[in-house]
Amino acid sequence: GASTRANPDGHPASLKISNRSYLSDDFTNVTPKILSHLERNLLNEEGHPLNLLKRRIVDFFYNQFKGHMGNPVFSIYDRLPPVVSVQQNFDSLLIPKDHVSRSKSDCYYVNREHLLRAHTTAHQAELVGMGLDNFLVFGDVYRRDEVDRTHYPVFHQADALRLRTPGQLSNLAGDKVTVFEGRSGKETPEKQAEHSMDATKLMESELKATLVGLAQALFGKDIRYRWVDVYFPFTHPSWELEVHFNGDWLEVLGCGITRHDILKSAGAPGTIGWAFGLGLERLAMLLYDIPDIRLFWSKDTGFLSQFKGKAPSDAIRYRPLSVYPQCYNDVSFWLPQDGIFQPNDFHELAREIGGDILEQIELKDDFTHPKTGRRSLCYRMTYRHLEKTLTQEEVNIIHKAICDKATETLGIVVR
Ligand code: FA5
Ligand code: MG
Repeated sequence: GASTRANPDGHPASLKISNRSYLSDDFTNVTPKILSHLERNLLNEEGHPLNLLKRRIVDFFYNQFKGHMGNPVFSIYDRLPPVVSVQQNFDSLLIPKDHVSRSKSDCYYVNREHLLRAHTTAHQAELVGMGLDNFLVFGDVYRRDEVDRTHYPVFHQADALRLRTPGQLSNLAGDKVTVFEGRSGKETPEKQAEHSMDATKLMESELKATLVGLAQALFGKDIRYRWVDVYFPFTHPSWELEVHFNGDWLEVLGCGITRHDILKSAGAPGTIGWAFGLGLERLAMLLYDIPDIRLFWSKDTGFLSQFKGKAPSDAIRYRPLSVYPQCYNDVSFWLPQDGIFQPNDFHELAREIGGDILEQIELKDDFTHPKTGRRSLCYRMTYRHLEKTLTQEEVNIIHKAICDKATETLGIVVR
């Protein structure tokens, strides 16, 4: 949970975020509204579209990279707390001190030392430092940005890193590969000074094959894609993958060969690595036909119920909802004592009376009285009009008509 305590001049003297206290200062620009997003945990909400996509990506990596025993090679981190240090988010990734991405107008700072991570790459160096060599990090990331159909200040990323020793790379090539060049090595557009061309090319081809494989696993074998050369302070060379969709090229991820200095400082100087970072909302919007990035934060059952109970491999096509608000009424009733009650009869009767205005019928409770043995059900009836805001009075009339008809024809007794 997040809360703020104000000092006399109106600025919070300290911030409590996920049970830790932070002193505010002249860098503090997180707001209670932004902090409220930390509690949602959408990635781990069963059946949320971001959860389904995360599981699809994890399944792909588990299948693609298996150890000798068939065990997964990649470890998954999806609960790392989003408050990170400036060192983690920027310094550990060689992002220059004066880089624009550090500015207060781009980031949500807790104070001068801490911010809400702006990318999941913030965890890379510490995980390497823990001795990990193949991992995926999923998390919510925070960037100050405009809000529209495709931009929201909170979104989700997946990052990956794969480290290889010279021995492992030689196995991949079927031949001995020299990975590190001596002092005479020079940086070129194709490689870092420390790395050999052969090793860089091997890493590049495994990285690109993996990411094209992932894109094909998500969008089908026939997708059109292209690689674009880009710059990141923490990889060289670096690329972006663009996928052709509805007549446009869409950037879906950034990737590259991890800077040797990062691995050296993190305690893995004898390895070469590839890394990537991708935006989950962008992929999920394409995959499920979700038209607006704000829908991911919806608590509306009209949105959530379209994904609940689905498996990662299910094809799901989101059906847009009315922009008008929902209204719901609950009804509890005793079932007929002779025991003949078909839930579908109730659904059909309710649909007949409620029509398109009845958006959803959910069973909330199924109770059998311990003494009498009588059984009672409680349904939540959610109403919404496609063209206007329904008043509670209008809903009550329809709801009552459904209850009356059910009493009359199904033998139930409303409680
Ligand atoms: C990064 O965040 C790098 N950390 C990625 C990386 C990791 C590169 C490791 C190399 C090695 P970038 O800011 O481009 O890069 O964001 C990565 C992806 O996040 C983008 O390709 C896009 O899919 C998604 N993304 C970025 N900004 C937004 C946004 N405002 N809304 C939705 N998705 C976004
Ligand atoms: Mg980018």
